[in-house]
Amino acid sequence: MKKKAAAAVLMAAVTIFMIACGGSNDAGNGAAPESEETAEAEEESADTEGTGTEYIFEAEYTVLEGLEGLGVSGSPTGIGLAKEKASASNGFYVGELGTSSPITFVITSDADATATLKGVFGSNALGNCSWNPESFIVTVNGEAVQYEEFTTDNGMDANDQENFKTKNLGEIQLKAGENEIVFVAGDNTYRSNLPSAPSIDCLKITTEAALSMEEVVENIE
Ligand SMILES: [Ca+2]
Repeated sequence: MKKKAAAAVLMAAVTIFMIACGGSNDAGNGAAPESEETAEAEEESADTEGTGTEYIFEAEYTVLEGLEGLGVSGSPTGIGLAKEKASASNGFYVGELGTSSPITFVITSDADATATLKGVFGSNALGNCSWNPESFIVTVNGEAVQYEEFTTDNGMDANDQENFKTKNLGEIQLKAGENEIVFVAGDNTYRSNLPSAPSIDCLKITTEAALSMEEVVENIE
């Protein structure tokens, strides 16, 4: 009986971890090789990085009105998706994102150009998660970006669940005029069996073109 009870408790614990993205820091198999791969990938990306200016566009300044999030208790909507955090760029980020809260950056470019796209992402309340073009969809003008899988995690402090990190999503093509870069939850069950997305702090786009974004500063006022 005791063994069975212990097994049941263990199963329950495993289930809880599964809900929050599938694993604690030490549950992964081959965590070390994985981070080596990531380091290599980052180096490679750095080598192929284009020259130009790095522009930073804040996720909390995109149009949030009409979006429906995916909260732990209740679902935040609109500007309720913008959250304050001292460690975030500009002091805010957007989080608790689901399939009904695509974050859309409308970037105006003065020319057709190649650009390097980086995102600053956090775990929000999701624990440790892997993100790839299927579980977290990134599109540029409707075309899916085939980026290399990356992970988000809670970091050292369990209370600091945002733990923002910059992830290189690779090279993208921008056209002269308006470009739409969209981030939306894909095929995953990371939040209580519902598709979720990492929290988004900002984008960093490096290119020779001149870029701008109309900022909805009222979101955080
Ligand atoms: Ca931000």
